[in-house]
Amino acid sequence: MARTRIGDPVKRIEDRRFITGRGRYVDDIAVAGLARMAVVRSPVAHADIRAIDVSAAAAMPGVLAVLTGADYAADELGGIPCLSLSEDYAGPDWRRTPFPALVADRVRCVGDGVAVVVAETLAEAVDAAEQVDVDYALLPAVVSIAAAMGPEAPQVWEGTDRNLCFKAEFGDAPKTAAAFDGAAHVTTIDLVNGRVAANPMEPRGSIGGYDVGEARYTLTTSTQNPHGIRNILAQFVFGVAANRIHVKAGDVGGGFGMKGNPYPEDILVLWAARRIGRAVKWIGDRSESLLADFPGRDQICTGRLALDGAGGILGLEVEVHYNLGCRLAPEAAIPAILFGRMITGVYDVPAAHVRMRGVFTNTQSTTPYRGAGRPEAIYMIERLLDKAARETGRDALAIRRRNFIRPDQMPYATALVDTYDSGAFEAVLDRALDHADWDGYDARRADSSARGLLRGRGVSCYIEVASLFNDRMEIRFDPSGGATVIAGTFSHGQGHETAFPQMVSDWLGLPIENIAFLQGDTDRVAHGVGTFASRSITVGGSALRRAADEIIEKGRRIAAHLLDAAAEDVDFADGLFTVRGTNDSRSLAEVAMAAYAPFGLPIELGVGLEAVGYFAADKHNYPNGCHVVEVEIDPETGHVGIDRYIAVDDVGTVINPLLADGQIHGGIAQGIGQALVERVVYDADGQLLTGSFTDYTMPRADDMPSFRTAFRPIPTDSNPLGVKGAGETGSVGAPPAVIQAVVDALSALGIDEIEMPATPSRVWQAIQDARRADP
Ligand code: MCN
Repeated sequence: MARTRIGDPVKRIEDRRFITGRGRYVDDIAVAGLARMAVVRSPVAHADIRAIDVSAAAAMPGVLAVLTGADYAADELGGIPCLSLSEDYAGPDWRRTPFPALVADRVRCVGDGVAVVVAETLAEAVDAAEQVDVDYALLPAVVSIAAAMGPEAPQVWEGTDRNLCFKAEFGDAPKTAAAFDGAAHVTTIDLVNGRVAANPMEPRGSIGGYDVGEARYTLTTSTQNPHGIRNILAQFVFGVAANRIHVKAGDVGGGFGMKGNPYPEDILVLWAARRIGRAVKWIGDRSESLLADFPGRDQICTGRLALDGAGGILGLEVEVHYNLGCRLAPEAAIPAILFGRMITGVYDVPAAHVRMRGVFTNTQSTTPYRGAGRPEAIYMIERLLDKAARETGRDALAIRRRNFIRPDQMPYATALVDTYDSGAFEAVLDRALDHADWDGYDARRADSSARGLLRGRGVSCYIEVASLFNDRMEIRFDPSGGATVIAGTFSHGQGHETAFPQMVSDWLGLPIENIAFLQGDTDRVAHGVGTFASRSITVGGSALRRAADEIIEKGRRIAAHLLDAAAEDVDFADGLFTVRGTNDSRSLAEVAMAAYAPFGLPIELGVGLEAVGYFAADKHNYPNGCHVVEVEIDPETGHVGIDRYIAVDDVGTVINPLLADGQIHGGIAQGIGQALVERVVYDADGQLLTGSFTDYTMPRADDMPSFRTAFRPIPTDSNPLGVKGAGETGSVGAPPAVIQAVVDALSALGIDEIEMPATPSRVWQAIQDARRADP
């Protein structure tokens, strides 16, 4: 039986289940009498619904119900709210959008649900869905941000001007303008962060049930946030007390931000179940996921950097437009806000001003995707610095060193919103350069050149903001002396089933095998906030620490009674309560067993042994790091190969280096995906061109080098564990480093910019254009 410690590379406990095919995802769950649901989706991006004829569909074999947006409205169900915009920063004028689970009057993107068919089998539901006859009166559509903001653009929502949903700003405009007035050099850059799809391995899926006797809904869904979904469904959709809705999530095969909130299908399975009196299941296939999951990123931004004569930053001015899609998802505004907050990066920027705009288009609604605004912010500041270095004849590293916030400036209040508590950015850079053998680059470039390949290298120094909100964690012992961690957070790939028991094992001196883990069931977990914003180890872990401390205090009182000593004389260490100066001791397991004895303990000591810990991330933490990339480009094909990737990260105290490393690998892979291959593409009419994996390119194992990663931790004092988040860092650090390396390689041909994703065709075309311009 092993006791584990914080910092041990404990292998993932949950992997026993996953790699032996015993994971329990939504589609694995057997429910008696289950009916299947198919959603009838709009094939056009913008149209009025003149009429829907469901008679043919309703007459098809096996069909139990066909429901439309009119039925939905008649049943007076609410819709999905936008919770991320507030008057604090967007003012009172931001445009709210209704978000019913089925549209009754006007569709606003391809994929909008207009009806559902519920049938005995999936095949019958799908066949009947094809028979639902919808009469659409087409309207002109807008797809890109630029088109949506044109003076003559069709409006996605009536009453808007140039499709604007909200505007907000951070920073000091007059001070920034003054900084630019005194600049020796100004660098300007226009950047695009394309729309990307989260594509978790497990697509979304939901099973809804309704118990007439209990007047109670049960939803099993693939989510990152079971309690959040329950609360929204109760308050905004069904108008019932939250105790009338039971939400359960089993194993969840990835979410990446996309599964943070309810989707129309979660509502529809519950509503359909109530209507037909049977449980109803919907599982999205990959094409439906690409069409109907909320994608991420999708912004255009312009940045201007003012420098003094020595390369010191004087000011930064950024304007960004986010494509919100056709209606506001619950977290629609988060990427814009986090972008605005983090745009100054790891640099001492005396004056900054950011203008953020959210724009509607006839496309699927967007939502946070791993990093949520922070990758876009770091992409902007890092690319600006590289361009400024080139324009002013400076070295890309020297300009960074000149402008880093120094450790002795901590805590450092940025010119925007945040105060960084810790970080040694230059030391992290040096460590990364060392691991990357920066000085040996010339020989490697010569070698690439001899093989007909263009070599380039790039660096990105990133910082992000992690952790949000409060949470609660519970430790509950059972009468055998085993303990269960009951988590308000929700692991959907991060390995919490290992990390949290590992921590409790350390603090309470229990074998990790005796610690069970429970999450994701709103009837069994009293309250939870879910997992996003790299918050779980910070907020959940700190709450868990407090629960463990309370277990020790409660246990001490029980042990004192058992040992016939005063509680003040009982020490706790390594799982044992010992009367100071004696050999008299009781193990925590023995104390827990005694706590559940039917008689014997004074009732003032309670019955049982459990504790709840709470923590609020009143102060955020700021993971940071440096990523170094070298690429080789084949000029004949445009293929970009990543030859080496080095990441040195400061995630504060490392709880489990295996898990943290895995998180960083995954984030880097997604960052490389965005930089080189991934992009959601609509045509000008709003038709989705990347509706399957034939057209939406996912990065593959052979696109990745073997990453070299290292930690250079500086514990933060913003939480009792000293941890900083690790779940998103890779996706923040990767895109600028990769694109900078690509631009560096192509600079030999006079190319100084390439848009993400730097696909082979885009790179090849840039090379052809450059050769044509300068043969
Ligand atoms: N960790 C650690 N030491 C630290 C920080 C973290 O050992 N100092 C480890 C922890 O043990 C934990 C993991 O890293 O198991 C992630 O912890 P944390 O940084 O607190 O992030 P969260 O658990 O809150 O996860 C959220 C984050 C986000 S926001 C996205 S998006 C994301 C991500 O995690 N989505 C993921 N990682 C993902 N990984 C998988 N497999 N699937 C997703 O959908």
